[in-house]
Amino acid sequence: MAMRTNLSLAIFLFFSFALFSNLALCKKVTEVEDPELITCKHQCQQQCEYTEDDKRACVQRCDVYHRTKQEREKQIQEETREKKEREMEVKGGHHHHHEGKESHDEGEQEKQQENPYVFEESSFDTKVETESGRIRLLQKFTKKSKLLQGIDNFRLAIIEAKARAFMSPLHFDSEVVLFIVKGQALLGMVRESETEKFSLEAGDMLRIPAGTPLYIANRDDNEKLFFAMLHMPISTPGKFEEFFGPGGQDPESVLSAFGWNVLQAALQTPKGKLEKLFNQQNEGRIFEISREQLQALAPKKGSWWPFGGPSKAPFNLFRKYPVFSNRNGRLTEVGPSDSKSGLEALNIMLTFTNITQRSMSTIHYNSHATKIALVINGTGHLQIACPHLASKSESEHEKSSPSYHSISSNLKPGTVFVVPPGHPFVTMASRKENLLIICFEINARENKKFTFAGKNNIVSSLDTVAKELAFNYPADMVNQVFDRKEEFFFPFVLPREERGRYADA
Ligand SMILES: [Cu+2]
Repeated sequence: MAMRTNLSLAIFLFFSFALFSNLALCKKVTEVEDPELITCKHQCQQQCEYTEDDKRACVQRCDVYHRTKQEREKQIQEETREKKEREMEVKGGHHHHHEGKESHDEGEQEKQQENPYVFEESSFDTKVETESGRIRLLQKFTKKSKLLQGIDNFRLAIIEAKARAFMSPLHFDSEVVLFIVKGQALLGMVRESETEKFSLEAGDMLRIPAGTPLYIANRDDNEKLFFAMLHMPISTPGKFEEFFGPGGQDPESVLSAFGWNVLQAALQTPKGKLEKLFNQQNEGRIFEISREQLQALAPKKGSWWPFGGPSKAPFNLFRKYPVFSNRNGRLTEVGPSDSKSGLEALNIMLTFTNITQRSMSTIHYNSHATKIALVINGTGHLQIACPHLASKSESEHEKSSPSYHSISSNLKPGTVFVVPPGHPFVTMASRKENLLIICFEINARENKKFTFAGKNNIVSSLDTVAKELAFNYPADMVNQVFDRKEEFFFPFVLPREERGRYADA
């Protein structure tokens, strides 16, 4: 009896073990292999005309696509979570609230009011997303806040292109300043009777005059290409359009808007032939091309090619001689006074700031320029003083001067922030990494950077009498506080009396 029990127990245990291990196995399989991924890989193997190499490359593309998809899903989850958290903060915060729907709108407004100058991932619209790349456009500045009306005609687009991605020829009804954030690009611009080609790399800037037909390819075999385009629409304020001339179905050629009789007359080609030609292209606006096609696009210097190979960009912000540089940071700029930059007519300056880890920029402001900044690497922090945002209750205080609202935000790659002219601000790098920021400064021609700390700051440059009158304090004592030998970039440490700690420690 006892033995039979033991036996059946053993059998039971055996089966339950088998069942459980099977379940565990199944679970593992579904975790690893997404059905979409399996189909994708299967299809690669089914292509008769593919060589073994082609098949391997195809399978790799499946993996890359799958990874990107997963990353994207994770990102979306995170964004939703962050959004929820923010909503909770607004609700649970110290803001005055009514019940009902109206109070929600009010909450939204308050939230925007709190920080009209900082834009995260959620402020971008994805305009295009294919297997080979993504185009994201930042929302109109006035959608965020009326305070940004002065730059409402500017639009910022960020483009990612995978290895050997090709972006179809097109033109814009906007002036464009292009900046290569990461990777290597080949850009073709149609001049009068030929295409000028540019071999571009990280740090390069290039102006593309409105209406210029251009194409861009990622000329690297592995690395992703990231670039930013600042658009200044020239006909409809704050809105620009793209026009694909050479194309077909997708991208759709702008010529498709014309009647067949017009096209036949203009191109002196019968309708049948034209239909065939404009039916071919179906790859979309970003697609991958072969290594051979890429090599053919970018002829090497010294080849038989009549134009002598691709040009270099006239300015690289990563390599340009800095206007300020010390061990705490570096600032380079290209602006209206640099001839050949193309920025004279646009009245724009591009700056690149590299703040060393545990360092800060001085507190400063731009006299004329509105700064549109994009964090391209590292993490850090931003503070802006803004009189526009001081709340009613504060300004009702019996004071003859304005109150200032302090805007602060963490910075990470992809964060965009705006600093209006006259508004003092400061940026600092985290303890772990350098903070790299690229800025488009709008209305740059007469712009000056005025500082509140460091060599030649506005307080130490103020005449003695005015200084004493302004502070109601002896000038010598004021000078002791404001005079400092270093210029523009400092270590982010508290003064010696505070035992030389890092200020954020
Ligand atoms: Cu303000």
